[in-house]
Amino acid sequence: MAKKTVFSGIQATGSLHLGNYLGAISNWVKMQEEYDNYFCVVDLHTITVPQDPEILKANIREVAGLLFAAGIDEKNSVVFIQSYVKGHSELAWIFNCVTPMGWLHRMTQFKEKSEKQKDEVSVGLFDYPVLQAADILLYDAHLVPVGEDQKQHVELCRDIAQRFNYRYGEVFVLPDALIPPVGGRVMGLLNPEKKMSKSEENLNDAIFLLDTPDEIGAKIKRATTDSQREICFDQNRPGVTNLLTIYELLTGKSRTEIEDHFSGKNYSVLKGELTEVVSESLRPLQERYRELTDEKGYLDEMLARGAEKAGEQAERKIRQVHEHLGLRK
Ligand code: ATP
Ligand code: LTN
Repeated sequence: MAKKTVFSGIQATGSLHLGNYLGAISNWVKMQEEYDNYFCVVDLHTITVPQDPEILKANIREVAGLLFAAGIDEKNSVVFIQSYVKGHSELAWIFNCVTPMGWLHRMTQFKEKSEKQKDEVSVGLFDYPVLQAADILLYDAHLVPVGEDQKQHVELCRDIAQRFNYRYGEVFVLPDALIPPVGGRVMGLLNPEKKMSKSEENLNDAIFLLDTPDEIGAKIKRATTDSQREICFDQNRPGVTNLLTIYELLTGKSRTEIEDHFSGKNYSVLKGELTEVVSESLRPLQERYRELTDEKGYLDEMLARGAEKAGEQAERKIRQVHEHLGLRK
């Protein structure tokens, strides 16, 4: 039986953090053998807010390198950079002509991001979810593994697909979001009311995948907790619950096991052990990242192969779309 197709994307807005890893990338790695996968560094999404070109260039390569270092492999997955495959922009334009403005006005990420922005808000930021729909639908993806914050965008993508199919015939597969039951929303260390984010200004809020053990220790030490004594999972205590959830995801231990283990101990014991667990979990990834980027040209070759494979599928799909629209015989 043919494997189902998975598509997911990641921005190059800055260094990747533990939220990206636990909410998205680690799941991509775990499930990659079961599916045909496309993993895309979405650089065209990244420029929906202003970026410094030199920094962007470095970030794109870092994100791509980290995907391979985390264990995404070429045998099961196509890893590529979005702007190298022109079908993404082409299909986004076509979807612009199918998508009502009202659908985009409802997007909570746009509301949040446009409020945060000091300069004027670009049309691109408003249109961001349409480009995301193009990413997914170009590859006939069945599943889209993402963190919780992306649920609404994947639903919009389904709506766009459905509307197109209704008007022009069955062209697109309707995809489903795949959100992990635990880890879909890793919270910030300093502000555990908000998700850990690349574009958060205070760099102590996130643990980055390339942080050293000392940096990791210092950030965890500063993490916000509360004045209560007991160390347990409790929705009303977001700080300690976030630390315990990270511990849970990285050790694979059950919640009761973890609570028993920390029973009668204080926060500094939890923070010390968590520092150890996070540092040790990231070590192999950091080593592979160094090996991979030390070898000159290696990453570029893999990305060129990825773009070629993705480009073939994208071209086939664009041709089909053009035919259905009446743009071609
Ligand atoms: P930004 O904060 O700049 O918007 P981001 O950190 O949200 O960036 P993205 O590239 O937009 O990162 O997201 C990549 C993937 O990581 C997505 O699937 C997203 O849902 C997931 N993700 C991002 N932040 C978290 C988080 N805190 N917890 C779980 N998953 C997350
Ligand atoms: N908006 C996503 C990134 C993204 C994406 C995609 C995710 C762009 N295109 C397609 C899944 C499928 C985010 O994580 N902020």
